[in-house]
Amino acid sequence: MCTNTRATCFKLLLSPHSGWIRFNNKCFMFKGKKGEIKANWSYARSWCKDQGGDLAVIDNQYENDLELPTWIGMSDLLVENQYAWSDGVSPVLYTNWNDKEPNNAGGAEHCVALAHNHLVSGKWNDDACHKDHSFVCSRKKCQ
Ligand SMILES: [Ca+2]
Ligand SMILES: [Ca+2]
Repeated sequence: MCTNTRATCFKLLLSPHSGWIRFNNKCFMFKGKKGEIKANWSYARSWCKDQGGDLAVIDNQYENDLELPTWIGMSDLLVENQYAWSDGVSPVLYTNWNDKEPNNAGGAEHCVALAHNHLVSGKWNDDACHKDHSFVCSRKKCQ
């Protein structure tokens, strides 16, 4: 349970020994820190499912503050330009697209990552699903 300030909670979430961290009534687990696996979107999703979750559903700005390029559970793999959460049930309550995104660049971008560069942090980008990124899982219960 993370009952500290938002900044402290995210520091905890990104810390080397973290498993599931409760935040905003959900549990999150971040993967892809130095020395850890990075993965393409499909592999990341199956990894999260093996842990009893799915790629993260982001419902609000508070949950959007992970600071690394990171897969989340949104894609338009089923229907082009219709973005949905990979758990198949969560409604899309919040989006935070970067300028001019999603742009489906090359007709081949169907998976969503939190982008990070010198200009933007935490803005969303549709990206090619085969790329290896960090990823964040979420699930309803921590135990
Ligand atoms: Ca697309
Ligand atoms: Ca894009």
